[in-house]
Amino acid sequence: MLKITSARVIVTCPGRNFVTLKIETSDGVTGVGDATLNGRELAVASYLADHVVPTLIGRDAHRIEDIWQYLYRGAYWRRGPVTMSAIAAVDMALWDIKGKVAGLPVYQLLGGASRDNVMVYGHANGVTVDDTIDAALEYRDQGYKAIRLQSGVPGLASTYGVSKDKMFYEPADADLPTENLWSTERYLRVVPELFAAAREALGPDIHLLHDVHHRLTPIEAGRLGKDLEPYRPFWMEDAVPAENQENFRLIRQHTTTPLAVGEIFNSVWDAKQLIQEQLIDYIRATIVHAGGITHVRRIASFADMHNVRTGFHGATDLSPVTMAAALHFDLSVPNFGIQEYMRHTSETDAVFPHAYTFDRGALHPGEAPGLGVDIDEELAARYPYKRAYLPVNRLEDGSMYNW
Ligand code: EZ4
Ligand code: CO
Repeated sequence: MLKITSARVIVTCPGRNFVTLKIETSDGVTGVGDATLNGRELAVASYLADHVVPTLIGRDAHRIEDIWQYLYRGAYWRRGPVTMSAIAAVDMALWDIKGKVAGLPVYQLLGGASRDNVMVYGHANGVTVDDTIDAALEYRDQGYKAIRLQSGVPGLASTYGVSKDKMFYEPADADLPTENLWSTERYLRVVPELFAAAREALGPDIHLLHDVHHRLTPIEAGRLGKDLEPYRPFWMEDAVPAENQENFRLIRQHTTTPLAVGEIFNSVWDAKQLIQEQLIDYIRATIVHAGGITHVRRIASFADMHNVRTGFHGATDLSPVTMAAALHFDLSVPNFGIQEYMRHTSETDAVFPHAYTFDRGALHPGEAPGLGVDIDEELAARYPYKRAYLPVNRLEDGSMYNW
C-alpha cells in the first residue's frame, strides 16, 4: 500500500491564477493535479482543502478508481464545476504518482501511443479581418496545421477572442467583470467574410476553426454553419449554450459544418444525448473540469462508439498540469481529433516546469515518468492570488447575454 500522507492546495498567480493540488505518499513519491476554475478559483481551493484533503489522508494512492468513486458518489452532491474540478485534481495527481512509481509516462499506462504526436490548433485573432489573416499567416509559418480564427466585429468595442497582445490571450482581465456589448446581426456579417479571406490567404490544407462562444440561437447557428460550408471549417465551436442538448438537432438539420461543444461540461451526462444521437462531431470536455483522466476516459470511450472525436479545451486557464495530462490522454486515445493550445507566459512556464514540447504544429507529452510536470513551490509563493473575473456580455439594449 502506498499511503497518502499529505495533500496541499497551492494557489499562485504567475500572470494568472492557478490552483494546484500536490499529493505526497509514504514512499516520498509526489503527484500534482490542476484544480483551476477561471474566476471561481477559491471555491475549488476551499472544496479541496476543507472537504477533500481530510478524507484522503491514509488512503492507498494506487486505488485511483476507488478514490474517484469515493469522491463522486461519496459527496452525495454530484457533478458541478467546483466538485468535478476538485475530483479532477486528485485524479491527475494519482495518475502522476502511479506513473512515477511504474517509471512510465502516463500515456503508457493508458495503453501506449496511438499516434506520433498531438495536433494542436493555435489562436489567430485581430481587431479587423486583415489583422486576423496576418496573425494566421504567422501561425502557419510557425508550422501550425490548424488555426482558430476570431476577429473583431465592426461596431462592437470588444468581443470574445480578440486580444490586445498578439502572443497571449487572457480574458480574465479585471478585478471586477468587464462589460462587453454584443450584436448577433453584426457578428453574423463578419464571420463569413473572415473565413472567405482566410481560405484565400491560407490555401486548402490548413484546418480553420471558429469559436462562437455560446452567442447564437440554434437557427442562427444553422445559418452561420451553412454560410461557412464553402470554406470547409474544421469545426464551429459552442454555437449555442448546451444546457438543452436537443438544440443541436436543429443546427444539424441545417448544416454539414462539424460541431464542437463541451468546454464547460463536467461529466458524461452533460453530453449524453449529444453523443448518443451524434449531434456533435467533437467533444471538448477536458481533464480539469470533467473529473480527471478517469472520467474523460469514459466520455471518450462513449464518444468513440458514436463516431465522435475528442477536441479538448486548452486555453491559458488550464494550467500546464492539465496540458500535460491532456497530452498523455490525446496521444493514447483512439478517437483523438485535435487539441487546443494557447501558449502560457514564461512566468507560468517557470512555475510549472514540464516535459511536453512543441514542434511544428504538434505537441508531445515527453517521456518523463508520470505526467512530466511539477510545481516550483518557492517560485509559486512569489505570486500571490489576484482576484480576476471573466467579462460579462450585454446586448445593445442593456439585456444580460451569454459571454
Ligand atoms: O473562454 O477558457 O475555446 N476556448 C475558450 C476559452 C474560454 C476560457 C474561459 O475560462 O472558449 O477562451
Ligand atoms: Co471555446
